[in-house]
Amino acid sequence: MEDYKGSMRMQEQKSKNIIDFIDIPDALKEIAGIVADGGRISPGQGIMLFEQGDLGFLGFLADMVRCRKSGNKAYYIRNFHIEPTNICVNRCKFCSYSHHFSKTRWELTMDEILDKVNAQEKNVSELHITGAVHPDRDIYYYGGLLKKIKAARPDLHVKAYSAVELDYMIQKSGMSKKEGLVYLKSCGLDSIPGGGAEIFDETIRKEICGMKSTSDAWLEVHETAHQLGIPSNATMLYGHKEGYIHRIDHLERLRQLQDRTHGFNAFIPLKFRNSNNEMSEISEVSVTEDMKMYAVARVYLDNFPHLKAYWPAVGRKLAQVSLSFGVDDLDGTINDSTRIYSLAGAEDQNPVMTVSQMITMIKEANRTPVERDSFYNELDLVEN
Ligand code: V47
Ligand code: SF4
Repeated sequence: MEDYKGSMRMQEQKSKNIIDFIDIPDALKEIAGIVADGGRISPGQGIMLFEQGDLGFLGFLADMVRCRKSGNKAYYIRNFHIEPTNICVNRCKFCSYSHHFSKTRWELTMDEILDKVNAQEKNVSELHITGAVHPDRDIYYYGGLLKKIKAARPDLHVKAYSAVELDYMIQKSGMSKKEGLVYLKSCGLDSIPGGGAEIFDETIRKEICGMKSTSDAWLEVHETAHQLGIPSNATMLYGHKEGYIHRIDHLERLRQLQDRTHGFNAFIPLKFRNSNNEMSEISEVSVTEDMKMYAVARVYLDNFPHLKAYWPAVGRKLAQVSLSFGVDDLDGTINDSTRIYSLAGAEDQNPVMTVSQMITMIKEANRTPVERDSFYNELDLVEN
């Protein structure tokens, strides 16, 4: 470990020297110095990176941070999703999934959900449950569901219910956020996914998803969860009506919360996809913009252990390239179990990735593939 740290220090010193030879404004050189020293950049410097940093420079900075945190490792997990329903009390304009836009209504029964759980191979280690905010289902239904899943597969890590789903079911029960989360934890809730964050800026949030839980409520659910020992992820929906200032504001709110709790595992930038929703007139952003987003997030969120590219949302090719822009986690095998992104126009209409495909993808990017569990513990390599 000392050797590794020593070589990192040498690499950082070399990085500083290399920067001296690049023809960029002094203000960007100053940012490079801060990043090389393991320091923290300010909101103004974050905006400057978006506005003035070219892609090679941003990739270089993000790679320094990624390498310091994860060495050469790139993680993946054997997982699957369950989306219990698409019937939703909200009406987010970017959503292609809820019954409002897709015009079909469906809700899985408890037995249908359990059949999906029982159909999974034993080496699948994580279940991600998220869906719409159903008006008639309550916290006891979702707690009961967790209990049944745990009874069927006690070894499965259940990462369930976005902060927006949780906020709704907890409010409806009359419990406080703490009481609701304590109850769900006792039923088997292991961690919380990062969905529902969208964009924290209140004006844009109101425009694109005004009915949804507020930004403060989202942050409060995660803060309370962390205090109870329930880890979580964070997301940001980008590439719609927001500007760089809103992206940095979002990252800043997350960075401050993480300073207090250290409960976030990964940050996941979610690219707005424009098919089949009420924001289809907005063009999707370029790949350059995507890579900038990953790189700046990696640099800005110096206290987040991992940066994830969720490949069913961005496509395999973009996910692979993102490994050179700060990403150290490609999420999972998915097993064709999610529709949120296929409905919004993602490349993979039936997302499934075998472990060997995942390994090949990572090796082609010159990284070392590591299968992880939900806490980023390393598992022994088994290719099938
Ligand atoms: O909150 C919905 C997003 C999220 C669109 O925590 C869209 O490991 C782009 O949060 N274009 C749900 N994005 C998915 C999510 C997630 C996914 C994978 C892993 C994890 C994790 C979390 O999907 C929603 C919303 O931000 N979304 N529609 C769209 N048209
Ligand atoms: Fe409902 Fe989620 Fe779609 Fe918003 S994004 S309408 S909360 S399913």
